[in-house]
Amino acid sequence: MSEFDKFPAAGNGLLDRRIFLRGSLVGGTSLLTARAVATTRESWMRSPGAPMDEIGEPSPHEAHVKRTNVRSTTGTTGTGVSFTPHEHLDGIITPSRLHFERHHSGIPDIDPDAHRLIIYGLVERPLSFSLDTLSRYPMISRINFLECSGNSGSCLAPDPIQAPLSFYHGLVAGSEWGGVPLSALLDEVGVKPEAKWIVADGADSPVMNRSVPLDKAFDDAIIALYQNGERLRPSNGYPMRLFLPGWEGNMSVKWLRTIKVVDQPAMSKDETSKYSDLQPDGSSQLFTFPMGVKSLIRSPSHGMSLDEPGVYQISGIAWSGHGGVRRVEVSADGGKTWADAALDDTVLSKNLTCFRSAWRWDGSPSTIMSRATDDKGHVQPTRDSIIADRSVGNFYHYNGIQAWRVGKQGEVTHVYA
Ligand SMILES: Nc1nc2c(c(=O)[nH]1)N[C@H]1C(S)=C(S)[C@@H](COP(=O)(O)O)O[C@H]1N2
Ligand SMILES: [Mo]
Repeated sequence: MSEFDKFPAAGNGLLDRRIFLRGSLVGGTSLLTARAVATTRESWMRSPGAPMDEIGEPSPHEAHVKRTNVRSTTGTTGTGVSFTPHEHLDGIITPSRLHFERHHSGIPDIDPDAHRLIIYGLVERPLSFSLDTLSRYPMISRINFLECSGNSGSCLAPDPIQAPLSFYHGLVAGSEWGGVPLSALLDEVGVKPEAKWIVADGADSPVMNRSVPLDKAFDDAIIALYQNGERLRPSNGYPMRLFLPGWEGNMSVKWLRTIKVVDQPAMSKDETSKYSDLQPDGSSQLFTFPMGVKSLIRSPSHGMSLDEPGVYQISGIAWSGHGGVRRVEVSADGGKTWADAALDDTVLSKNLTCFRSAWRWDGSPSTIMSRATDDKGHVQPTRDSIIADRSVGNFYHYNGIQAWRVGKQGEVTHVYA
């Protein structure tokens, strides 16, 4: 009996999460050749290295780590998505250069000195803010995920898509967002008592807009100027965007230009015919703002392979638009039995949380899955229960449990379980 097998936690080889406290899982490569390695100099040790640079670039050996599906809808120039390559990532922060993109009509080329944010409508004093004046307000930063409500919707397709996971789960990412709390600006303009909503407009050519309840605007909304410590990138809303922690990505209006304070929602295209959930009777839910609790095993996942039977780390991310992640369970027997995964230390509200489990794979075909529970008690649903709740064709807000099949040769494919 090996050391690992003293820690069973669930069926088909799933081990107790405490195993992570005991250090190494597989022990690395044999050190029989350690002396030889220590006395040889690798080629890159025989001459001085490259000089420093003004802007850092990833290693050329990591060139395969890039956004996927980087293309526009046929017949348009900038309408479409690019996906974050989660199958290559670990951790809760997504590098800005790999943050997914979703544009309805391309990226406007905005002159930051000419750009203004105007707040008007049911207010005492309509005001116009330049980037400079905004920067004089007390700023905050917060680490939150951003997820498009169309993310993962293609998991409702009749057959599981056989492609890397970013092709169906790539519209979520985590960043540190820095900027001015919207509440400070609303206090400055003086919101009138009859006001209940704001309508935010972008400075892109379709003037994409969304209505946001005033409570959320006062609660944790920010006018984001920074992402991961640097100014927003053009594709993520430069020079400023609305950012609404935990709520569907579409509402975080990029290239933010105006905020109108109003007494009722605008009922614009993107909050009625799009991004709303059709029910089995054909009627539509009125608004689904917070993104549901969800988790995803990033490794192993489609396209990877396990070399040989042995102990492996199952790792992934979990998040909830309602708050923090309380628990992630992992199953290695297709959902018959479950064991708690270990959560990394950084569990933040409305943010990605990393989970990890140790699994002894015995070489037989196995189905692995993860299930998250948030701190408000929401449990990630199964694909079947989502299908039962929705009308055919609805694909927004999909947060079903994702399953991967590890085959006899160790090859990993996408399955519905
Ligand atoms: N002005 C404007 N804001 C927008 C969009 C847009 O096309 N125009 N796309 C929305 C959608 S659908 C999503 S999911 C997020 C994507 O943000 P990102 O491109 O920074 O990932 O921005 C939202 N804000
Ligand atoms: Mo979106």
